[in-house]
Amino acid sequence: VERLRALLRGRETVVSGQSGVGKSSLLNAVQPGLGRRIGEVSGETGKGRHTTRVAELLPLSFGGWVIDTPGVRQFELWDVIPEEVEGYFREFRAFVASCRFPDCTHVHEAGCGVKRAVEDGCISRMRYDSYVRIVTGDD
Ligand SMILES: Nc1nc2c(ncn2[C@@H]2O[C@H](COP(=O)(O)OP(=O)(O)OP(=O)(O)O)[C@@H](O)[C@H]2O)c(=O)[nH]1
Ligand SMILES: [Mg+2]
Ligand SMILES: [Zn+2]
Repeated sequence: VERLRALLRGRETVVSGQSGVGKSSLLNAVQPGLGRRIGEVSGETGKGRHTTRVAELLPLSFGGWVIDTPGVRQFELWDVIPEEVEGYFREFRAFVASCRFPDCTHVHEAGCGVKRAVEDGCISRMRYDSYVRIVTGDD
């Protein structure tokens, strides 16, 4: 927090990042009394809730300004075809080579190295489920 304070001092800074990662919490820590509303961590997803609704310019008592911004919760892929999605799941790469079919989509095929890695606990099931949702277009 002290290092962050030093970085913010005397500057104008925009704080951005995914929703619920703790941007507003960090700013409250940097300047107690800033009073940014923070979300609760959901017991179900283990993630923070979408809390900050509008970007706000805030004066820092030690000099400088910060803009706390609402984080993004959902995004859509643009100009990406389903075959390219696995490339963004870096941890799949080591296992793709062991799929039986070279054009395996890792969704329904038998002998899939990625699905095996999920079963073995080498790939997070949450990440795999996200992959399937993106590739199949379900949200
Ligand atoms: N375990 C843990 N929880 C944290 C940490 N930082 C923030 N949190 C919690 O995460 C939740 C979300 O924090 P926020 O500060 O509201 O997140 P945000 O990035 O401002 O979210 P948006 O305003 O929706 O963009 C709060 O319940 C915080 O208490 C941290 O370092 N560790
Ligand atoms: Mg916030
Ligand atoms: Zn596969």
